[in-house]
Amino acid sequence: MNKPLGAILAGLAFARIAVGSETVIADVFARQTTSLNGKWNVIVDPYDTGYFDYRHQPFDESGKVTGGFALDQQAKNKSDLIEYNFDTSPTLNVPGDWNSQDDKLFYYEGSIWYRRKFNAPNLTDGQRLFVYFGAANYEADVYLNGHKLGKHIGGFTPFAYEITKLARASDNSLVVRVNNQRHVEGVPTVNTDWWNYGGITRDVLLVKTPATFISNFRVQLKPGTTNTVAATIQLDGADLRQMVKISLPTLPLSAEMMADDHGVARSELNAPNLALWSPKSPTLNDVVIGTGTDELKDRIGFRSIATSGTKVLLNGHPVFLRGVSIHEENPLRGGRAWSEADARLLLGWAKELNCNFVRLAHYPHNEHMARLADEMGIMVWEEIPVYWTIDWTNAETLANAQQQLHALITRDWNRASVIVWSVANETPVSPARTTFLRTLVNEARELDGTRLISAAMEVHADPKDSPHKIVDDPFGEFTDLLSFNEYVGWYDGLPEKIDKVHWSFKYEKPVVISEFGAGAKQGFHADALTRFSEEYQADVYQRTMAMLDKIPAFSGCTPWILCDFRSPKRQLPGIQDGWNRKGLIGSNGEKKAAFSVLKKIYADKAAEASNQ
Ligand code: GCB
Repeated sequence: MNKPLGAILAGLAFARIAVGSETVIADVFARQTTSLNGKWNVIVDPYDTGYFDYRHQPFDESGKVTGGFALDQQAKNKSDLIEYNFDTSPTLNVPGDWNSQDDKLFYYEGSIWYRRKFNAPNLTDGQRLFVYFGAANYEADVYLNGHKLGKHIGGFTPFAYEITKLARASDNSLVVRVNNQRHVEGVPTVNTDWWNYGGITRDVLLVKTPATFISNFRVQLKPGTTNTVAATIQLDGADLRQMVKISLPTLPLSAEMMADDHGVARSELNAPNLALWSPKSPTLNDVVIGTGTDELKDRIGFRSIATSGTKVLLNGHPVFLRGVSIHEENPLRGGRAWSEADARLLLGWAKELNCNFVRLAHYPHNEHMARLADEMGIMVWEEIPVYWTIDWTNAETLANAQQQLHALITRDWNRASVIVWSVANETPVSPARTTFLRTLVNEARELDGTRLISAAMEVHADPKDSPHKIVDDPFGEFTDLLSFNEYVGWYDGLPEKIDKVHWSFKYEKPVVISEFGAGAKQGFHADALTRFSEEYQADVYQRTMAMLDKIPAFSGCTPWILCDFRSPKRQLPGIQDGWNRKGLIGSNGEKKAAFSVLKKIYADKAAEASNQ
């Protein structure tokens, strides 16, 4: 946990920020932007016809494409043969997954070409223009005016391309081929218990910046202190050796620093009277970072998070994590959640449940979630989709996972709410898997040595005594928390088995149970032994919480899950109908009995620890 300051500020954190031709644009909502959200024309292309045209023909040196839908052509005369037309094609909303917008696309996995026309904003004084995507699942090939800007892989992380030179004043054609086919070597791989929503699922923005601009920054407490703010700022552009000023006007604090030849500027600010962020008191401070030509604002909280023996310490005090797991889905509207309003709905429910913690499973959620959690005083566990089986020995798969982890950490490292980076979920133990995950842990610690690292691990039973559960995953040696998923009472015996469970842990670390739960169809009432009844689920919650309370190292949990969510694996007619029913809230937004059970238990826990 406690990395030396020098290593954290060594600039390594920024070394991989530019990936191919992608540019990092942090704090994007604070920038001067033009939204490209709205209706985009689309061509559904299951055979990749629009791609195939030029697949075997390289682009010329400027990236110019020589055929296919990326050219966005129209027949110029009555004899011209052009077998597609974006102008007359249907539209889909962006942001939005395609599956929930059109019944024909509900199960669709393949390519859809999106096209949006736009006029470019005026650029003066060497200003630069970028096109920014919050996320597109899973693979996106992006073209502007017939030039390829790049290919992004990974469905849940942001990416941006510079278009300063390629953009025209008017009538620009931005074309994106989004493909959500699953791949054995992908991250995630082919098998997941969630819906493979395709499309441009988050905001698309044009971002105008000065010639040299602040591309990212990290402003957090210096590790091991609660009175020193450490700032690292990264510039992008031709004029890197510039003075950079940081100020926190409400404290007030300020410092000036000179960026080095790599555009990295660093400073430490002595902040003796800092009001620390906590769920009880989620203080955020205005932060302004400026160069001669650029200025960025943010609101940042300061807190420390650490472990000591079997305790989690927030600002030096033990804290119990009253959590719940959340998928990035709005059950009321159906489909991927992406907006601030969606985040408000989901986190509002978590608050109502008396949570001070949420697990954003199983992939990076949209940026609004952590920002709102900052404001609402909810601690957050963030995760990358290294889920179940992964192609552990494939170097490209590892690079892909590293890239997703890097993008997540460098997007959210200023959020006080985020206290855990999780590198995996339920990955079966093998030497290759543990080596893969260790690489990710090293990456996370190198980028951000200030937060806890974890993963949802697995548990196994003593072969001679099934209620005896053993947590001895070799990967547990490298994490800060001992987190695992357990389903006693659902996949493992009936609820009464829960009362007999006892535990052995190989490591002396805080135990934060990343999942437990049971399925229930909202509104289905029966006795507590009837599967999928609200009573069954409520009984599992009551018994599990009592059982977990007997673990001396028990420091928190994120039961599975806040809301029912779509999963093609859940087929039982009349009950599941394509939904995983383990939500505490049904797909109709109604709460199930287990919601009240957990809410009461959390209220009692909150009362015991009134300082949290
Ligand atoms: C798990 C997985 C989660 C599933 C859940 C279930 O262990 O981590 O993604 O949805 O179990 O409902 O079976």
